[in-house]
Amino acid sequence: MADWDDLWLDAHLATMVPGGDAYGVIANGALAVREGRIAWVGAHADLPGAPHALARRVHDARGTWITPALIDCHTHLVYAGDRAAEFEMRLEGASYEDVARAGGGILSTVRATRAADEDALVAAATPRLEALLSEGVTVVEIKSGYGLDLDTEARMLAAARRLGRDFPVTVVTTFLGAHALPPEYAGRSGDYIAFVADRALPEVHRQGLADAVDVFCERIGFSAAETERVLAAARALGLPVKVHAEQLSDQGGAALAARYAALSADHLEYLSDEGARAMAAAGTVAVLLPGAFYTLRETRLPPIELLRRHGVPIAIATDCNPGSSPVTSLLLMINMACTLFRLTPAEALAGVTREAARALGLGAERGTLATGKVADFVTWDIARPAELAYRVGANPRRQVVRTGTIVGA
Ligand code: DI6
Ligand code: FE
Repeated sequence: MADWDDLWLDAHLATMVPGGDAYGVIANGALAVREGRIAWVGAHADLPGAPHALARRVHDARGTWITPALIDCHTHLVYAGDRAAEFEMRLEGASYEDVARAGGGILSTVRATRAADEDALVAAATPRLEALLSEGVTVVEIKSGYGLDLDTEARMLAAARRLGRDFPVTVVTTFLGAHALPPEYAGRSGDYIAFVADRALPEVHRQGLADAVDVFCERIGFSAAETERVLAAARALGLPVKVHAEQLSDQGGAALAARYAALSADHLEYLSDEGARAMAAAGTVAVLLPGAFYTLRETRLPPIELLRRHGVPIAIATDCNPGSSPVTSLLLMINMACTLFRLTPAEALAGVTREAARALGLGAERGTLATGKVADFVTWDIARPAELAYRVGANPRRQVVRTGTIVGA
């Protein structure tokens, strides 16, 4: 009696389930799927019967490794234009903050994004999304934040939702209205924050466009007090929050995020001991973004030892955006998390699977190969899981399975 839809055999499994070795390895494993969810995971030898009697379809994974599908939990994937000229300016000596203060930076992308309709935004984002998907990503978080007016913020989020319908990917949207001060509010950041908290946020929420809310808490973004105003408004609407915190300076954004039970605090190069403690107590995930660290040639490392010591969960993401991280490879971020931040390959892989799921509030549903979870997984042509971190610019992905169905091969 075939109870399972699909059964995958002859694979080694890096389940990423905590408790065993760092990868949760099951050598010579088997993985069964029923109605889009994982129905059974274990050693082939422990299968409760003959494969063809157990499942309608049996797949030979040919000795590859299977991991949970990858999750990119922090991107600004939807935007128009590019910032190659700013890259050249920075190569000539200007800093990221100099460029922002001169009206370039985020605001130049705001101008291009305001001028783009929804079709143009979807078209511009498509190759970036396809690049991520080609590496076995099945969940992507996408933020607004290049509109800074109600229409454009809503249009960005609608474009993100459309990508989730048009491609084999689960898109989680985040409203980042408090990303930068738009020119029409110059010198009136209090008024802009009031607009974001009291007008724009309730409206995008009413339209069902935002799954979470984020704020750029920084000298060139918004103060801790302004950040708190937006977090409070989000919480009043029942929306989860996250914060771009301690990227360029210590503003206390991580501790503030923790006070609002944030899903994550992201960047964190300047995180203090107090911030790390607060995050640990609140269960707030540290999302590290090595692409931004690399692109901006930062020298201050996020305090990895501190995060480990306090037991703060660590996720890794691309931060895909036109300014500080023009990155569309999550595998490269795994490599950089190890090379630049000294994470272990297992920590980095957990960072784009189990902990990335947790950073999106999806930890119960995704991120590990465990019975009951959504059957999103990847088969890789590798001899050991550390190869995913070790190679630079390689893509050993073989098959991508989403809710039990092969979507990429
Ligand atoms: N931090 C970042 O790294 C991005 N946004 C943010 O708040 C950069 C966005 C950009 O430069 O366009
Ligand atoms: Fe970001």
